[in-house]
Amino acid sequence: MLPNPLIPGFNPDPSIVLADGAYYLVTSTFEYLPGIAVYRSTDLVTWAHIGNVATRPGQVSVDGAPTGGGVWAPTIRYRDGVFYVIVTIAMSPRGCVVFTAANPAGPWSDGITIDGVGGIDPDLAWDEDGTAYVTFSGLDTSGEQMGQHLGIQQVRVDLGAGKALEAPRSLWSGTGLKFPEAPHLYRHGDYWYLLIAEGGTERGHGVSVARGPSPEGPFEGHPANPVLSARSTSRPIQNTGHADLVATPDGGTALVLLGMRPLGLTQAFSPLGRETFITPVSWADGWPAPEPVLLAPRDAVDALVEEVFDFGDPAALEDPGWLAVRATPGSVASVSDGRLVITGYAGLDDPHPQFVGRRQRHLTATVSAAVDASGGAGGLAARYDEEHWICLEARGTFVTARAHVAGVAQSWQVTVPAGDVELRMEMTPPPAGFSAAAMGGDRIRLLAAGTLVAELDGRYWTAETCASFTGRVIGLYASAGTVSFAGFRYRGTEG
Ligand code: 6LW
Repeated sequence: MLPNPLIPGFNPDPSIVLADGAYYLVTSTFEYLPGIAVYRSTDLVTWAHIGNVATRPGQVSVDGAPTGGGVWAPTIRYRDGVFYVIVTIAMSPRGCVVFTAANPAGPWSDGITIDGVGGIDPDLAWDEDGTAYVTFSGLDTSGEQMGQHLGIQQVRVDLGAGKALEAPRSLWSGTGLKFPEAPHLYRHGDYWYLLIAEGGTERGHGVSVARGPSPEGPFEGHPANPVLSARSTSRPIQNTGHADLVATPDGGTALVLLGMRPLGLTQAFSPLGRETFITPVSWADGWPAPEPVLLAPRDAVDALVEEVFDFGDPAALEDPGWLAVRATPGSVASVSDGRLVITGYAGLDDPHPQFVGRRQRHLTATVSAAVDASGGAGGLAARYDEEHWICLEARGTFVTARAHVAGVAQSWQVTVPAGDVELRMEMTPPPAGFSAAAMGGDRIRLLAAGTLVAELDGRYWTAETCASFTGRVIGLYASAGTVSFAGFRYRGTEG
């Protein structure tokens, strides 16, 4: 049985390719850098984060992208020894960009914009003659037509010249649910299959499929579409959709797709945002039949993840799991003499915070850091965006816990001894039973030097409350002066 979540934490819009016996999977990163996480596996079970497509800011230009804009929904494909990632940089001048690499760990090319492809969620496919097709969701995300949706569209493209070879043609666009998107096009047996998402990326999300004789169609929809959805069920994995098909090592087929794990009695709040899941697919009468997406925690051996960065290694920030907001981690922080150093000039409510963090990937997690704030203010923060964050901020011998939710703020203060202070956040699922806490999100405890400073209901830092496409990212920051950190520790368990 394949584990679920497959790739936990902020990892939406997965796309996967099998090349020379290895699987490569990419996910969306929005306004964060590095952009487009690349994961590798040989068995679909054990995954390594091997790199990111956009390690240089100019590749994606998210500097001016609004929160939630930027890198949306990459597709990864492989042909003749070359890996391709096609992606929309939403609300950015880059538009629809194709990156190439010989090695998916990188380096990836600077990327070429494909003129004549609008919308979002581009897919790349080739027919038997080598003609390249880009199939995309015709949603306008800027300009006067913002919000207009033209359904699923397609163009033949010249990838070398970076241009569409025709005006967009309309393809099959699902059953009429909102937001037909995330198209992927494949040849399987006698047919070409057009897989799409519809219903919106929230609880109504689903996967629908059509088939036809050629990549251009005409496509006929499956009579029982959507073929996969968790809507109106109490399954622990909700919002399932935005899927990509892949051959499994045992000769079968599977879908990788996004989903959420909402907590609380009414399944209302998802701390980690949209994560990557997998589900088996059987074929009946020439149609793919996906199984419902089931929770399948990893066994006890893999259940505990412990990462310790003591910053003794000057290359500690080169680990591909570090993220920063509209900037690369290396431009925000540096490592020297066994410490991570950040100089701050703006708070966490700034669109360019001096923050480096990592995805929270477990519903039970403890994150801690040792900070010296004798020369400034900073500490440990968990953020969704500029409006939604919590932190433990050290300044001299004071530590202030702050909680910000869309313009509402609260703080608590304690004094601590001079020198390195341990700051810690502990996240656990809500209690069982019937109570306000049981209805809420995860419990978040904020501690400084072993003293409990605040205990919060994590519902305010979830994808639902923040209306966010991203996920919870936890890390280190400075808001004034220079602050240094002796270590950063992440401990998570699926138990
Ligand atoms: C993605 C699209 C979507 O491009 O969200 O709601 C976008 N639908 O498929 C960002 O993940």
